Parts: sequence; C-alpha cells; structure tokens
Amino acid sequence: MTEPSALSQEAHAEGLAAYRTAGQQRARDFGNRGPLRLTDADGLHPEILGAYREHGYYVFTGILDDREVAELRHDVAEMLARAPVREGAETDAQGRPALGIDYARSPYVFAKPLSDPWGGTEIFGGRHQVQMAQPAADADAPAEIVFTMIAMCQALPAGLRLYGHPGLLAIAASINGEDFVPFNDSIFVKEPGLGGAVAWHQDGVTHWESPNWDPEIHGFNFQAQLYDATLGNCLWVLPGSHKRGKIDIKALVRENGGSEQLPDAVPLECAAGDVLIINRQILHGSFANTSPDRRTSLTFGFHRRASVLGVKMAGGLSQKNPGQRCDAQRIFDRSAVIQLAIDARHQARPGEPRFAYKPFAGLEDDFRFNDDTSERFLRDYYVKDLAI
Ligand SMILES: O=C(O)CCC(=O)C(=O)O
Repeated sequence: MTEPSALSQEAHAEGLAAYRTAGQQRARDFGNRGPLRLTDADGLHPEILGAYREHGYYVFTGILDDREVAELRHDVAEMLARAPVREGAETDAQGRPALGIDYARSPYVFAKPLSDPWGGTEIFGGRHQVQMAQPAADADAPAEIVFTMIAMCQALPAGLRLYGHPGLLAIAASINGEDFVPFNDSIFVKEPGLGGAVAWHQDGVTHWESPNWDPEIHGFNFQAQLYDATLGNCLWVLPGSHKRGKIDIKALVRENGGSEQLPDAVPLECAAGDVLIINRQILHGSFANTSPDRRTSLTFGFHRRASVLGVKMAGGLSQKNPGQRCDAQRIFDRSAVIQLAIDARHQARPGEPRFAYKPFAGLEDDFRFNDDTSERFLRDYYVKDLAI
C-alpha cells in the first residue's frame, strides 16, 4: 500500500503560485498566439509558421465556434458518463453497458486522483522521467478517475467532425506537407481536485538517433480546449526545446535543486475554443489540477508521411502490439479517418469550405461518411495509429 500524500492541495497550489505568475509573464513576452491566418493558397501564414518552427508551439485563438464547443462538451460528457465504474468493469455508473466494451481496446485510461501515473515509470519508453508532485485527494474522492480517453473519432460524433476541421487540416498540411498522415488522439480530462499530472517529457520514440533527425521529425499535436485552460491547470512547454535533441530531464530537475518548476517554461493559457499546437519534441507537461477549474483537452496529432513509412511502430496509448512495420496500406487505412471526418463535417456544416486532402483526391465519393465506411474504417481505427 502506498502512503497517502502529505502534500495538501492548498500547499501544492500555493507552492506553484509564484512560478505560475512568472511563467505567465514570460508567455506574454513570447506572444506566439492569435487567430488563424492563411495565405491566398490556404497555407499557414509564414509569420505563424516561422514562429511555430522557432519556438515549437503556437496558440490559435477562437478556432472553434460556440456550437462546436457545445457539441464537443456534450459528447465528452456522454463519454464520461458511459465510462466503466472502474477499470475493467462492464457497466457504467447507471448500470448500462459501458462504452467501449465491444471496442478492440477500452478507450478509458484510469489513474488515482491527482496522481502522475506515468512519471518516473518505464511506460511509453520511459519518457516521463521524473514524477511530479502528487497532492492528497479529498477523503471522499473516488479511488480512480478517468485520466485520458482515446478513440475520439469513433466515440464522439463531434470529435470526428473536429478531426475534419478545414483550418486545422490546412495547418497540418503546411507543417507536414500535403500528404500528411495521422498520429493518434487522446482526451486529457483534468477535473478540479482530481485530474492528474503529466510529468515533463518529450514525445517521440523512434527518430532521436536517426541520421536524418530534425526538429519536426516526430510531428506535432493539436490540443483543442473545451473549457478555459487556466494558469492553474494548463499545459506548460519549454520554448525552443524541440530543437535540442533528447533532453536529460532528470539532470534538468537535479540542476534545478530537485524542483519540477523548470526555469524558462511557459504556461499555455487558452480560452474555450482555442486550439494550440505543440511540436511533439518540445519539453512539456502539466501539474496535478489543484485549481478550481476543469480542463478538457482534445489532443490529436499528425506526421509527415516520410516519418512513418517503413518504420517500426512504437508503443502508445492505443498500441497493443508495437514493433509492426508501417506500410502504405496501414497509412491509407488510418488516413481514411481524415477523409471520413471531412465528409462528416460537411454533412453537419454544408456551408463551410471542405478541406481537400491530397492523398484522397478523386476518392471522395468512396469515402463518404456512412454506416458502411464507418464499419470499415472507423471501428477500432486507433489500433492502426501511426505511433513513432
Ligand atoms: O495536456 C496535458 O496535460 C498533457 C498533454 C501531453 O502530454 C501530450 O499531449 O503529450
């Protein structure tokens, strides 16, 4: 049995207060945020692309309209309500069959409230090298909470439509090329007084020692915010660290007197409807949510095709059998989710311009979103995530 944490939630929040305020000022100095601006050719504006490439992140403000935010909140609430009562259970809190019992893999990842389940472990290649502080949860808190959820495109109708967002896909094409391919998705659920920490880490497993390594070889993630991501609960990044290669995080923490409050990092505060992007190689993490505010972040990423083709797949949230070599068929099948998402979005928002996804040019009619294509390409799509 583990000892209960001696750190109260109040002490945890107070201990971070000065660091947060200083970080907020640094973030303001960087800027690196604003509305999406595209060129006449529908590419990301070169100023934004340059800022992203330089610092490894960017916050796009006001990307999702109120309707989209409301639909996503509704669907996420429904998914949470349908979670199994505990890990491995077959029914939800209302006794209904839990969502995902017929999925290839349960979409729910559980953890102890306010814990850092990956920090200091070997999970995901040991990338979360140092565990964050784990404050004590309230005495009446549940023994375990939903920490993150996968299968966004299958489980959430609005999540699939988000995946087909023309502005976001234009960003993906500008960064990774018009033949860009998917990575994976996960929804971070950070309820006040319950949501856990994600230890400082760099994503990416495969290419650190590749002869053709470069700062963008492990792709990037979007993070769409369904509620304001506040100073007390948001994601933090160390600007520019995506260019430094693999960082010895243990040494960084040691040199920082053992403190997880890494110097020079910045908090990525967002309003509901903002969507941030982070280079997967940037050093990033988040603290246990001892704030009064909920954060729900839909996280999904994209790669360059050349980063995954012929490459052995790494483990990941959705990957049971890492080590398979990624071929063109796997890329095609997994990328079909993008094309179905574009069509699902078009059906719901016929007046909005549709993104033209180059790898499916000419195949649009075969990849309309309907029962047949859902069964063929959406069911358990995440087992084909392109994890590197
Ligand atoms: O949003 C968070 O708190 C963690 C996100 C993260 O670690 C990731 O996307 O890799």
